[in-house]
Amino acid sequence: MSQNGKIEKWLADLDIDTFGVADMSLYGEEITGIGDLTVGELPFAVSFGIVLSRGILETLSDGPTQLYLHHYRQLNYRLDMIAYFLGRSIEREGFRAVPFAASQVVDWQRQRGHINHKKVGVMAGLGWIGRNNLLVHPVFGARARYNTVLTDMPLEADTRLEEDCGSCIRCLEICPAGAIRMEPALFDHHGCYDMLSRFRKERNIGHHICGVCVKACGGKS
Ligand code: B12
Repeated sequence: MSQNGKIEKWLADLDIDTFGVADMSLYGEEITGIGDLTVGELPFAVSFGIVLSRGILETLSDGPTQLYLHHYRQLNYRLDMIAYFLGRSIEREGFRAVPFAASQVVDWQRQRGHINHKKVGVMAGLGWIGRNNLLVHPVFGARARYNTVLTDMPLEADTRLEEDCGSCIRCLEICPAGAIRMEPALFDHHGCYDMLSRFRKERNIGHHICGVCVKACGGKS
């Protein structure tokens, strides 16, 4: 079996919904938390996603609920475990693997994690950055969460999808912060963040989450 075939089999056993491989020589941004390792030593990233429960998303109207909060935590935990198991399978074959966290913020000022899962997902051909500033998959839309494992296992990298949101403005019409614009690059990060901070306090959520633009973006399926 090819090395890509092994990754596919392991991830299928872990019940993921979508995955791809990125050539990290094209990443061009800082990755933190990997000590003295560099992307030269870990040249591939496996990007994988799992889809949110349609039932839970249907319960959302104008912002996060306690049930969505629980689901968010549940999927983060599952994504973290999938990264760990995939990393261990790679290590058993004699290669290196660094599994990341689904949703850990390590730099609060710049609002960054160790690695940008959306960017890696785009490079791995899983979708594009939509008007909602999220990774939009052609089938699942924004209704998926992602994680990444870096490795030196020699893999064949996927290529980017040349697609975009077209004329769809469902997220733009419904965003409670009015943060979404026609041009994805004009997404109002601070407007979004302020609304998430309000939800965090007023709805006793304790996390910066919302879910409204996730629900709105069901992809083209
Ligand atoms: C930090 C973070 C946030 C922060 C900041 C978001 C941001 N702009 O990056 C906050 C708390 C606001 C946030 C909100 C949400 N997030 Co979030 N978040 C992350 C996390 C942990 C790191 C993101 C990161 O490192 N980005 C790197 C930077 C460079 O990316 P960038 O957006 O292109 O860069 C801009 C910002 O940094 C901004 N900026 C600079 N300084 C500051 C300061 C402030 C205060 C703000 C707000 C922005 C900002 O300027 C940059 C250039 O435009 C990732 C997990 C991961 N490790 O990838 C999840 C992640 C991006 N989040 C996710 C989701 C789903 C959400 C929410 C929908 C919450 C929810 N679950 O309901 C909202 C949606 C916001 C939106 N529409 O964009 C998913 C996205 C899945 C997908 N399909 O795309 C991820 C990938 C988690 C996951 N495991 O799936 N998130």
